[in-house]
Amino acid sequence: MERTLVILKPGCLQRGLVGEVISRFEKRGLKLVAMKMVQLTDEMLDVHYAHLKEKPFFQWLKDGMMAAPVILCCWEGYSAVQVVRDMAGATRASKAVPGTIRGDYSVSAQENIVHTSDSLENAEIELKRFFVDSDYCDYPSPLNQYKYAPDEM
Ligand code: DAT
Ligand code: MG
Repeated sequence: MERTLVILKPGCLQRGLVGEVISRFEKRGLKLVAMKMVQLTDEMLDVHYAHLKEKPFFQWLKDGMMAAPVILCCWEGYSAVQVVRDMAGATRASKAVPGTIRGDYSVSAQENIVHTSDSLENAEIELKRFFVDSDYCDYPSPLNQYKYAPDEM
């Protein structure tokens, strides 16, 4: 099954939305396999947001991501990368559809509650960036037969 990275951004923590957002992924049926709270650094963000280096908002984005700790989560499930991405909604949260995380809790392009990996390839790269093997917890999933068809597990 796929694994994807979710970062609960500083605004999510400060606004007391951590439980709400985690609850959405749980209720969707995804499995939490790793989680930790960290203070991101400028160096970490230069790498994580390298694709935005030339953007005029780059420093604002990094400052926002360092304004408080973040919570890093790895969620596992069938088609988890796309499922989580769709749950997050559009980057520019003022355009995000209600029912998505961004569409329900934000209106900003920058302060948009969550980061989610945008492809399976990037999920693998991003998970390696923030987690080591020992961060992952291996535990049984007794409800899988109620969540998945045999070919989805
Ligand atoms: P996403 O987070 O949806 O994958 P992205 O990778 O293009 O989007 O951008 C990363 C973050 O950068 C995004 O979550 C918030 C910030 N950002 C993107 N576009 C922005 C803009 N036009 N103005 C301000 N911040 C922006
Ligand atoms: Mg992105």
